[in-house]
Amino acid sequence: MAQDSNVNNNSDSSFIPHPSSLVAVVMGSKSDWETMRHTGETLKEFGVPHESHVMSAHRSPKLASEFASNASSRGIEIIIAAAGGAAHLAGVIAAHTTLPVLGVPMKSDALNGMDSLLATVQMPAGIPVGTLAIGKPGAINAALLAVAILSNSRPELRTKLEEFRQRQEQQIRNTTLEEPAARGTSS
Ligand code: RP5
Repeated sequence: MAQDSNVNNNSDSSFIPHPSSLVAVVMGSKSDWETMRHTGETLKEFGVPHESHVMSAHRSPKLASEFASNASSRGIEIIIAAAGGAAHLAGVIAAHTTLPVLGVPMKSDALNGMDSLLATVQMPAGIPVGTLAIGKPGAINAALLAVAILSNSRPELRTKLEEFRQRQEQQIRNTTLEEPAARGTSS
């Protein structure tokens, strides 16, 4: 298990649960971490206690189902699940818990993440996965959406989210563009 900004490869079920985590970030492979560390960094920015794990719907199905089944009783409120290719992890996690599950499709080499997107988003009615954008934008937005959900019962987090939006808007308002040089003036 990793708290905040590290990740461990949980090839068995020996991860150590963190008592204070509100969000669990899980991913199908350590190769997803380069993208999913942005989720951890964003959660950290908001001071949300979280943990990150590697577990696979295909390679470690027992670990994934056990983790999801126990998450709620450990105090986890939201699970963010990322996978690429035949990306079943978010769906498998959602099958074993009633906690909100946010899916992040990883950008794959073969199909640029379209495979991951469709595999994550196309859940049959009855078991929802809230699916975000492919890759880094989805990783960041999954964290922001988790913060928004947690904010419903945490006013201090809502304030931080509003301040984040204000800073973001101010950056756009402050953006200036250079005038291009006039054509043909040098010859
Ligand atoms: C998925 O397969 C993982 O989520 C990853 O995005 C993809 C490739 O995994 P590796 O072959 O790099 O371990 O299960």
